[in-house]
Amino acid sequence: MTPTHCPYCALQCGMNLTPAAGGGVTVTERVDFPVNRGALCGKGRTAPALLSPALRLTEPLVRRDGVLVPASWEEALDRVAEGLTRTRTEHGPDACGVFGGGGLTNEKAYALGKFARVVLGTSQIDYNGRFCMSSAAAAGNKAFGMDRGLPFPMEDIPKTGCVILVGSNLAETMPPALRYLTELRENGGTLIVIDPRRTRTAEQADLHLAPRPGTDLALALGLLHLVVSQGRTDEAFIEERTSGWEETRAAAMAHWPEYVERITGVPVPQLREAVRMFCEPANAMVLTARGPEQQSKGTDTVSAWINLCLATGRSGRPYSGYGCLTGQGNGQGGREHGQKADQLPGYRKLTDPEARRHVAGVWGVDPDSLPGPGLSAYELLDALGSDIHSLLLMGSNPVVSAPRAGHIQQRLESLDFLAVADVVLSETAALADVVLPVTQWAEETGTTTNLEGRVLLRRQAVAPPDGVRSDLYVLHQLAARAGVEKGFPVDPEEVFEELRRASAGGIADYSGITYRRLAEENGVFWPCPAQDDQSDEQQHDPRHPQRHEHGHDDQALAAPHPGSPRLFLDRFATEDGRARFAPVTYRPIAEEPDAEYPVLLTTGRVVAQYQSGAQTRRVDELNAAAPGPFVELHPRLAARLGAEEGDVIAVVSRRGRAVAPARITTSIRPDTVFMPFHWPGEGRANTLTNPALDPTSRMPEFKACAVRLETVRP
Ligand SMILES: Nc1nc2c(c(=O)[nH]1)N[C@H]1C(S)=C(S)[C@@H](COP(=O)(O)OP(=O)(O)OC[C@H]3O[C@@H](n4cnc5c(=O)[nH]c(N)nc54)[C@H](O)[C@@H]3O)O[C@H]1N2
Ligand SMILES: Nc1nc2c(c(=O)[nH]1)N[C@H]1C(S)=C(S)[C@@H](COP(=O)(O)OP(=O)(O)OC[C@H]3O[C@@H](n4cnc5c(=O)[nH]c(N)nc54)[C@H](O)[C@@H]3O)O[C@H]1N2
Ligand code: SF4
Ligand SMILES: [Mo]
Repeated sequence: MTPTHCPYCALQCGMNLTPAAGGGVTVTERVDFPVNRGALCGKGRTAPALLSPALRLTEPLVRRDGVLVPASWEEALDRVAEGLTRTRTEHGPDACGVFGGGGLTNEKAYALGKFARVVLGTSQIDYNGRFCMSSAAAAGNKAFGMDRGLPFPMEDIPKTGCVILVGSNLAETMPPALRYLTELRENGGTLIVIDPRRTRTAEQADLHLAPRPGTDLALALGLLHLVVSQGRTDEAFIEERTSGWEETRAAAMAHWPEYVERITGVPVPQLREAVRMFCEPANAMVLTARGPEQQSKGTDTVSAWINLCLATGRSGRPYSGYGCLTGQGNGQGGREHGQKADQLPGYRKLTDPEARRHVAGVWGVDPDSLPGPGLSAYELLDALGSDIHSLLLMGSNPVVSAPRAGHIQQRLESLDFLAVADVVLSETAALADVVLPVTQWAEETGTTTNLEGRVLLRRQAVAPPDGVRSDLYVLHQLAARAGVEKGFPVDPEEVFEELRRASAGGIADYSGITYRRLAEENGVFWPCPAQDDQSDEQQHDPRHPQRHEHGHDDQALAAPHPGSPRLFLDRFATEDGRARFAPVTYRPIAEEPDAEYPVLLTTGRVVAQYQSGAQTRRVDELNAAAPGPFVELHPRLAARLGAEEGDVIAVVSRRGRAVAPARITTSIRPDTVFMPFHWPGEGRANTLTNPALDPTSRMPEFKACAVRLETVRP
């Protein structure tokens, strides 16, 4: 039995895996992991299905006469090396693109970023996390000087007085975490859910506000207006711990409750009730997820929610604060170690000369040889076939998950060369010139960092099928073919040891974390700097007592850094230690409904499918539970259309047309339809979505665009 973690979401639930006698693997409860205490959702429970050789890729594929056919690893890797080299020679290093994923382990994300900058010498690397939590990251960095999704462990949630959950459908997207909200209410706390739909999560709430999609910024500003006009600000906190209040207050005061009601559709009495519930208890939290973040003003929207926390002193204190519920398995760690367009490991900035010097030192290269920042995810995909001629893709399926996916699919098809490393033949892998079959979660060891900032050891539990190699092996081999023999080890722990050094002194400092510690302590929260005089080897070994640097206290043990479960209690991570208000004001979505496209489309998830569905659509039990796409709409809208439950309807936007059966429910606003995005083909939600980008985070507007509905004649 091997204690390990789930392959899917950012909760990274603990589970035990045991190879079964007659083949296959069984999952059992792992109660020692505190986040889920043994509970799993259906995806986690059925995850061993992913290990079946019948379901996954087991040999490399290369395109020959237009079709993908099996090939040896030698041939496949040679072809990738040739493809990338040819592009580099003909068009320069920036014509090679790299696209990563927030599901990749820390080791893979680190190695991929290093590979792009050191081996390919390209600035063009970004990843799917840009589509996920980048708006919250940008706002968190601005306000707190640091982006760790949650500045406290999940176990603090039931201890606060009120939680405002903004655009998170936790009951479907992280089912075991619903327990924290139940416990909150059992303890006398209250829950406010803000979602245009009355979701399973909203059904748990004491108060459900259902704003029009894309108006969360106005809503948060309206609440701040009420906080100020009712004299509910915490002046002492504002004075001691923050900067920028005056401008922010002035900006908020332009957002009268009646004006906010007109924009959001949320009645003023509900706004007042929310303010009362949030301000009366001693502590409160705001947690956001993709609803408010996946907007072309996602950064300002999250800033507005942070402003609300700061103005009421609900930040930088125990059991209070703002947090973002990160989504992917390694959504947190994957945004820290350099697969992001502007980033070096340890959450360092690629434009910071000191950061370049430090990381180049660890990598043994000249700092001047490191390229600068490249394009963001959508812009990178949009440049395929024009500025970018070859792409190496690891851990994402943009044919299904990118906004304006029809266009992105064309861009992928127009490449000179596409290489995809994946576990399955995803819709994107099916377009590739070379497909590299790689090991996944239970077939390899690596670290992930969960939504709390807790670094975890995800252990290998089974041997991979023959013919499959790891992502780290792929990068090692490609580097070697480019003449870089060293610096791309295949052993994950060796990569992690280098990551520790590269991250040392950075914001996301992992230097005090070792595999051994992760195993013994069941996870460690970053930042966790190494103590000065401790060598890596001796650091946590009780057989080698450590001495203090200056020798005067030579009997004392230098205790390892305990890690940082709770942040900002004494100071924020900004230069002056103060949190920064952001004076944001409301602006509409990029594409408001009009006569031609009168309805709003929003998109999201269902409990039984994961993301692009590349993995979960291959699991029978999950497919039975969620067999295909649908369009959720209100009975009034359905009546106007003349559609009944199950009728196939077309949803048309300026980007394209998708068809799916109608699911009629009063739980959605009458001006809005909802589609999950897990399926390719004619029901693909992303055929419709608008790639309007947030100016700061470059997040696309997945959560609101204008559409019209049509009935489809049989
Ligand atoms: N089952 C399942 N679980 C998952 C995933 C999955 O694909 N499937 N993916 C994982 C990942 S990567 C992520 S990022 C998380 C995402 O987790 P969530 O953010 O919980 O998921 P979504 O369904 O995208 O969006 C949440 C809610 O936002 C609402 N919403 C839509 N528009 C708006 C708006 O304008 N304002 C507000 N306030 N709300 C709005 C939707 O109605 C939806 O109920 O889930 C993770 N867990
Ligand atoms: N309309 C709409 N679109 C959305 C969203 C939305 O709410 N609405 N949400 C966005 C969000 S939040 C996200 S996170 C994205 C996610 O969308 P994608 O980036 O497409 O995410 P996945 O479907 O998880 O794709 C991961 C791929 O990597 C493979 N894989 C798994 N493990 C490994 C590994 O270790 N190595 C390699 N090489 N491959 C591996 C999987 O098999 C799968 O093919 O979708 C975004 N798209
Ligand atoms: S909630 Fe997330 S981590 Fe937990 S079992 Fe489900 S998919 Fe896996
Ligand atoms: Mo995500």
